[in-house]
Amino acid sequence: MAESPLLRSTQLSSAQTTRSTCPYCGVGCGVLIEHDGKHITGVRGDPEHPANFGKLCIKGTTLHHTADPALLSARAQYPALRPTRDAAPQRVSWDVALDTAAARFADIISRHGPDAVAFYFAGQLLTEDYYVFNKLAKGLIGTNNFDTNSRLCMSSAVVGYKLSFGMDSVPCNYEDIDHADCLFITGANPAFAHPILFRRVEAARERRPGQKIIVVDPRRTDTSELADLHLAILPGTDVALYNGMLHLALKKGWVREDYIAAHTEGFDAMREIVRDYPPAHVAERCGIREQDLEQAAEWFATSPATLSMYCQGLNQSTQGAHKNAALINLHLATAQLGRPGAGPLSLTGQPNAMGGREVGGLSNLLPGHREVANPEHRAEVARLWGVPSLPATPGKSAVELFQALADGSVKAVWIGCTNPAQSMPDLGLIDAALKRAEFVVLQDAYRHTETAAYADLILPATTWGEKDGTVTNSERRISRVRTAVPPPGEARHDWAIGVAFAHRLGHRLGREDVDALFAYDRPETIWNEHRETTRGRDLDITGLSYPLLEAAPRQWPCPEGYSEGLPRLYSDGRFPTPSGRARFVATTWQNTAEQTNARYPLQLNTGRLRDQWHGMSRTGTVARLYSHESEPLLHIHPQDLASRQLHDGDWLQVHNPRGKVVVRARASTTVPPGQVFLPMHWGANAMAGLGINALTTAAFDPLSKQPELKHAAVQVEALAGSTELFCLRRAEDGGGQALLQALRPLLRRLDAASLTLAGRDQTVVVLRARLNAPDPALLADIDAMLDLGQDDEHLLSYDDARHQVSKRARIENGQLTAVRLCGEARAANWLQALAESGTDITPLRRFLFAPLNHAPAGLSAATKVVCNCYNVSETTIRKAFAAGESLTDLQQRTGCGTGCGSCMPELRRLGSHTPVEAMSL
Ligand SMILES: Nc1nc2c(c(=O)[nH]1)N[C@H]1C(S)=C(S)[C@@H](COP(=O)(O)OP(=O)(O)OC[C@H]3O[C@@H](n4cnc5c(=O)[nH]c(N)nc54)[C@H](O)[C@@H]3O)O[C@H]1N2
Ligand SMILES: Nc1nc2c(c(=O)[nH]1)N[C@H]1C(S)=C(S)[C@@H](COP(=O)(O)OP(=O)(O)OC[C@H]3O[C@@H](n4cnc5c(=O)[nH]c(N)nc54)[C@H](O)[C@@H]3O)O[C@H]1N2
Ligand code: SF4
Ligand SMILES: [Mo]
Repeated sequence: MAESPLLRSTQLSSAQTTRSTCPYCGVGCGVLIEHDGKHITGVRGDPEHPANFGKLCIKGTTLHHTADPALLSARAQYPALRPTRDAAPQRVSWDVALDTAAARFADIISRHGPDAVAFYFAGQLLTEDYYVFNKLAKGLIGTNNFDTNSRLCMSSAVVGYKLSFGMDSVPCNYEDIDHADCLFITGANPAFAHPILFRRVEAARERRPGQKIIVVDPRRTDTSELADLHLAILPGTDVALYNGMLHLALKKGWVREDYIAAHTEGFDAMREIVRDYPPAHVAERCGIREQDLEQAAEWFATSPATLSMYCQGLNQSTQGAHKNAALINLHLATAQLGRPGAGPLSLTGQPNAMGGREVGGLSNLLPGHREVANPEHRAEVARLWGVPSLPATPGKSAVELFQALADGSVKAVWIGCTNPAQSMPDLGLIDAALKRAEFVVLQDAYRHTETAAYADLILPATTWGEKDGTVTNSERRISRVRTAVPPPGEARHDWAIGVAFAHRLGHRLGREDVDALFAYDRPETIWNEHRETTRGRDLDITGLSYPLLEAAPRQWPCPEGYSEGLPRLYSDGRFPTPSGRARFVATTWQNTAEQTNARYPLQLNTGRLRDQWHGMSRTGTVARLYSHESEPLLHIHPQDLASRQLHDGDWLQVHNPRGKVVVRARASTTVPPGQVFLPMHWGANAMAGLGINALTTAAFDPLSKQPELKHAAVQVEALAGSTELFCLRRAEDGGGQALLQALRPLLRRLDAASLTLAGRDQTVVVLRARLNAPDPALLADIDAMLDLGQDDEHLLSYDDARHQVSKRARIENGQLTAVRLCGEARAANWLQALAESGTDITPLRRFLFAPLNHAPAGLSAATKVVCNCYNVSETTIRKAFAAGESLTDLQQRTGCGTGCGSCMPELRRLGSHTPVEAMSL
């Protein structure tokens, strides 16, 4: 078997190993960081960590590549201040940076009151970081304007649990996957988004062939490929589906009246409601077959143990909280909880969204699962913190906060560890808000995020590999994050930035208690205070300590006197509500905020790709992570393309009254006709325009205030202008980031463009665009940037003025190092493959400018890479299957699927059938 270069580099033995946790998703895998004390050289799964037992997905496996010293230019290393909005940020000392921030905040607070400032943080901070900034806002400044991107992510799940169970606690754990007889995966694509849990699902399925898997998702996904039953419901119809399943369970006698009577309240009202959800109506409403609805209800209700796993398909909805509660209603009515293998397991998105919930990291929450609206809770926290009182005015949630910046009622915002100018809905609103704001601070580990373009002050933060603290994963398990290497430049830990700022601001506000309030010298002192806030609460961790967590990650609750947490909640049928009973929530189906109509006839859905993380500030530094889906593509059904006289690969514009996105088409039957899908990852750094969230709606759930990022109405049309532009330049060792950054300003000058990295051995920066007409000034600038401007012996050029075609290429030492094709770009894919491979192109010179969309014999075009560990392309895999090779033989021969396993679902799919997926792009 071939050796994976990716795995090889992780096996280089380094002098030291540091145990830590993966900074990506909420599975919370343990990692072993290999390093020499200065640089990270490798990463391996921690065999002892109970979340992953040594496994890592492709994002985890490539973590050390993101920490490559060659990528340091992408990191924020020094504080930088913009003298005026239009000026470039200039390096300043930490003293100047923090003094400026304290002066601006103090001034605005003294003129307009504490609610004129706001903080917007993220579920990717460590618990200790979160704790400090939350206390700074609510305890020191006295504003509840502290919200986080968990508002876009988990807040519907939080409200769902609180409505149903009385507290925001995830009752299940990962072991339940091994015990479940029926897995109900809804509104989630763990094959991409929680891969190590999906490996566990696959393993459970192998071991227990009788286990039933139901997947509810409007799209066909790699997750649904494993299902016994895929309910491709119409977007936003979940509540109708779950109520319909409850109707059937009642009718067929599958509900557990004994459990309902002993442990719940409110069922009678729900019984009334679900009368209106007969199967025929529900099947029609959801766009599924009645027999499939019945099958799902039967498996869910009658299996010995049913576990549901769910994520943004439920949460990101204007009835997200009720989608969660309607699903929990089903668990309660059928007594599918409190036992091994049974219960509602919400999948947490970010690595520490759970920790954020624990410390009260939303504008309506306080530490220890307490509420701002509850006067007793406010008094308890004020006492714990040693302040006279806490503010009672509700704080602004994410969307409200940016609306308030846009209307001028909030004047300064401190943003940390999140990139709202890429990830918030309705980016037109966010653009206006950040432009109007008087003072914007951004605290990020990377320099050039979309939000950085708006920041007056940029503060460099440490990140994975450098940080020290704790995170909590989806199964309530707290793990340590540890420092392996020193921070780059002058980057500081997030908590330390908060403490330093608090001292300076407190003194300016005349707060003598500030030194005592923020007397933290290391993460452990912060964590110990956080621990105290949990005493007697449902998440009590008073039995835990840093030394215990050093020994092994542990679950909460774990009160004093215990050293192991409780693996499963509510086994005794008692719930943390006033009556001790779980509540049936009266959920009725409501349509999405925005519906299609004649002008905007397509339903836009958005979500994740396998190898990219959010706005790509980290994953986007590694060229190979673009090889699975290399540019922003609209996944659209072939019928919807055909009816518009469009084809796979065509440029098109997707628009609605909020905004416009220009991308190429990917013909795909994974979406049904009438629906389209855009990956969420592309922002203004990687494409022309504001990014895909220019189209999404800020409409939010009235209970959870979570915006409906999964549903918008759009129209798709051909793009005017017919001049293709394709450019690439090979980056010298590690120079990809700098080149990418140098080319970004071009995106502002183009209406239709994407900018990405490619390649494995050689990094190549690729710009694809479509112009209305050839623009000589633009081409001259591009040529200069790509090193194609100088007419020397390395330059090859071709001009056909009559057909408005012009082409340039640069060849050095027989290798293709830069290309610019304007007017005709059919050879783009194989030229890119040539540049990536470093092949000697001397014999091919005469083909370079030929309008050939097929590579000359013996060469292949750049294609999608399915297995990233072993670099096995879709073309290789399809050819092998077409020639009758078995999956096992293919794996033996190429290694594909034997590394991290993230591509196994796709390999199985390619092996079993060949859907109408675009191969030509
Ligand atoms: N590779 C990768 N993994 C990640 C992340 C990443 O950026 N990249 N981000 C992490 C984070 S923060 C999060 S929150 C999670 C998100 O994890 P997931 O929620 O699993 O991922 P998404 O792709 O956002 O959405 C899941 C599915 O919801 C479906 N859906 C859309 N509308 C509906 C609906 O009305 N009903 C139902 N039932 N389904 C619907 C979509 O088609 C999509 O397949 O992923 C985490 N893991
Ligand atoms: N259309 C659409 N939009 C979506 C979603 C969707 O499904 N569809 N999903 C939403 C969801 S669920 C989420 S969670 C959000 C995610 O959206 P964001 O929170 O914007 O996601 P990231 O790009 O991960 O932003 C994290 C930022 O923190 C920086 N960073 C990394 N480590 C550190 C650190 O240790 N300290 C500091 N200070 N900074 C650090 C990174 O460089 C990056 O800029 O996107 C939301 N937006
Ligand atoms: S599943 Fe992948 S991204 Fe998520 S924590 Fe594990 S290794 Fe990291
Ligand atoms: Mo998320």
